Amino acid sequence: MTTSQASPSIEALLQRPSLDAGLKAVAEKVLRQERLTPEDGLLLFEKADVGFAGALANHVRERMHGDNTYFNRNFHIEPTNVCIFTCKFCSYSRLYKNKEEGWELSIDQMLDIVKKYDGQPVTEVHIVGGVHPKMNLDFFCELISKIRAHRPDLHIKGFTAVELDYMFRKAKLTIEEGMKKLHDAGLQSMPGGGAEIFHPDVRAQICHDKVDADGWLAIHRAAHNLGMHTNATMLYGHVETYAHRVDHMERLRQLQDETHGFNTFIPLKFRNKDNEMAHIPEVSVIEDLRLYAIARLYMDNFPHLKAYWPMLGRQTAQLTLSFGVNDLDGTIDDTTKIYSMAGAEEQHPSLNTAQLAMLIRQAGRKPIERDTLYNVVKDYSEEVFTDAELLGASKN
Ligand code: V47
Ligand code: SF4
Repeated sequence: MTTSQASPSIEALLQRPSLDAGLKAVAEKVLRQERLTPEDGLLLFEKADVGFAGALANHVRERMHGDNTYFNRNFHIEPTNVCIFTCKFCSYSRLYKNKEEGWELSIDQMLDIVKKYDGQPVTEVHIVGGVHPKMNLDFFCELISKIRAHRPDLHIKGFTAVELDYMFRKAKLTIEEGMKKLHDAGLQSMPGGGAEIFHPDVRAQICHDKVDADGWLAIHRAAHNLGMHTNATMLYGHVETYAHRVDHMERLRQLQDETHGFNTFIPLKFRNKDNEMAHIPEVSVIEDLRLYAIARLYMDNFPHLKAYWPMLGRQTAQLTLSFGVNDLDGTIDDTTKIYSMAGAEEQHPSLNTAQLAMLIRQAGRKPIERDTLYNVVKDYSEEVFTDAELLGASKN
């Protein structure tokens, strides 16, 4: 692509006399659809202001998706918050030795959660929790096959690589054997948690005892090789440097070149309430927006970039739609505690379809309900909603 195909705002940006020559070269690469190098990524983090990064990222977002902005109707099950690991950023888990302070759901209790949604048009259940030594691979295979039998139309997205690494090791199975067992039981895709920051220097400081980068990537590779799709996250805004962020994105980009199994990249902003990293201030909204924009520019082989609204808050999530983001996750229905316990503004995250669609429309974009694999369920751009729906009177 030549710069003449760029929007007038980008043309104007490139003509700024004060524009750094390196940044100008990066922008020209983006316009020619050339891959950015790690050095380019670092330069963007070090020098690009939010307007510059945002204009370029918006150009890429519109080239890939136009105004389409995806969301789904989903709910979470968090089987337990008891965890053998000791991630310093985690406000949610309770150590196994203090397990009476946490919760542990039985298979029947989790099926009761699924049954609450009988007759409702949810398309996905997202299952993720702490690593409880007594909840093993057989337990979760039974849970998944029972959910599948009860509600075959519900897509089951479950378990971070951290939970799976522990389950497979305990069952003395290889990653490939363990993944196949879960897939055969009915697991269809995996969320992106547990990635944090891959670099060992950062992992040593914030999550020294759980699966490392190679282990995380090997589990996602095995899922992709079975034809499953997965997501990838990056926990940002704590002790990591810009170089660590680029290294993290580079490792993901390389696996994606190999398998093409990732759907979505989800940057997760570190929230600092009630955890062992509470002394670290949270980064600003400007830094959030810069990060989303640079992620869109760097992760050129990831089809989607998601802002997870329960963690960012709905207003910042709305802003990200002009900074590369094209997905806001789902309705949630107040079924996750990970972020409310870490201090997110959304203490009871729940939006019905009308509210999510309007959030997207107010930002000038087209709300498209999708399923987990990004098949279009319904375009809500022209839908007329009642006041009762907009006020949240209906759950769906
Ligand atoms: O890995 C934990 C993060 C993740 C904090 O794939 C924190 O669709 C910020 O991965 N501040 C789990 N973040 C959640 C997750 C996820 C969420 C939504 C959608 C998807 C998806 C995946 O939550 C953990 C960790 O990175 N986390 N504590 C905290 N204090
Ligand atoms: Fe356990 Fe996950 Fe919390 Fe780490 S982030 S302590 S693995 S629940």
